Amino acid sequence: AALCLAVSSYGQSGNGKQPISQPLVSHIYTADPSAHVFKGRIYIYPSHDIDAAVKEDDDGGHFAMRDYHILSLKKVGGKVKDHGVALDIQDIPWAGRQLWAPDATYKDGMYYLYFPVKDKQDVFRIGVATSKKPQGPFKAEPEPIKGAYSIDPTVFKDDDGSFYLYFGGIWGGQLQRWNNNQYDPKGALRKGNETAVLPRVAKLSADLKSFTEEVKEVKILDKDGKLFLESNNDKRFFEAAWMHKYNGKYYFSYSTGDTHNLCYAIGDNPYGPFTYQGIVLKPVQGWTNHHSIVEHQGKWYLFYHDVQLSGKTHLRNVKVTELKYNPDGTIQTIDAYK
Ligand code: FUB
Repeated sequence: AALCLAVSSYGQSGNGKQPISQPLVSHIYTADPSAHVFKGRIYIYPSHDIDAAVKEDDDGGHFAMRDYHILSLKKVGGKVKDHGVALDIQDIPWAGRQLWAPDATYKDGMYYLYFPVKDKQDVFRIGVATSKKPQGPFKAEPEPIKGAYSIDPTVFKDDDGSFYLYFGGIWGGQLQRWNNNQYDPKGALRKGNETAVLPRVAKLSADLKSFTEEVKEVKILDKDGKLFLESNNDKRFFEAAWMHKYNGKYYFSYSTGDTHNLCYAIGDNPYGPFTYQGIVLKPVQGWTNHHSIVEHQGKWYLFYHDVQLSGKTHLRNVKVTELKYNPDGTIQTIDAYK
């Protein structure tokens, strides 16, 4: 995430609203929960927030995380287990600082953890690490994934066995510096009347460690078929991509960042285009909003975070609540505070 503004008052008991869910763990701060069901158990791949005493800046420098802890639970409402350190920044040969939001997948007896971290030149890149166990420990590949950049990787397995990596985040996530897949350190944020920066996708190779194709932009369209402008910042992509499939349709969800919504758009294939539908989760306590959507035992769940435990935007706690669809396939908007 980028800019850290004052923590919003959404959901504070002071305004008469109460959270609909409680933090899943409270012994550590966790955020950006990517949840998956592996062998019937829910595994959550979150960021591990720490207070690194880094001064707040517009690029999210105070989100200075250094390792990952994987959480797991038998079912929603059950006991949550912290499996300890799964990957440490010091064991990623190319890493500089800021281990941000990860995601994971499984193929042929191996688990793959995708993670963004700044390299030693302070450019965000995406790496992959492997383990025989869903909870790790994971071993990082010696180099970042060739052609991958920016932050917030999310991996999606389609029904035909193909895997896709979606990624990107503007502002502190540096996506505005990548045009035509080339890095421009001076790449600026778009102006209000310019087309908003788009998230990216590429199909993964059979070993899930590289791309089989050039990275493409993911088009998110309004109901008139037009791309959003930067001034549509209550709907345009900022960061935190997630892909899931429901009734044969592809649901691309994401955070609008500086307007703090979690939105979604629906498409007919993994590349899109995706047509904007509405809000999944209204703004939560804290600046960032980041989630995953997963089915378990016949129900759909939204994993998300807020800052209920700390009141500080960089010290978050993961939560879960049920997600419901309308008969037409649209998602019922969730307000995390009632
Ligand atoms: O956790 C660091 C960053 O904050 C993530 O990469 C963003 O999505 C935001 O949640």
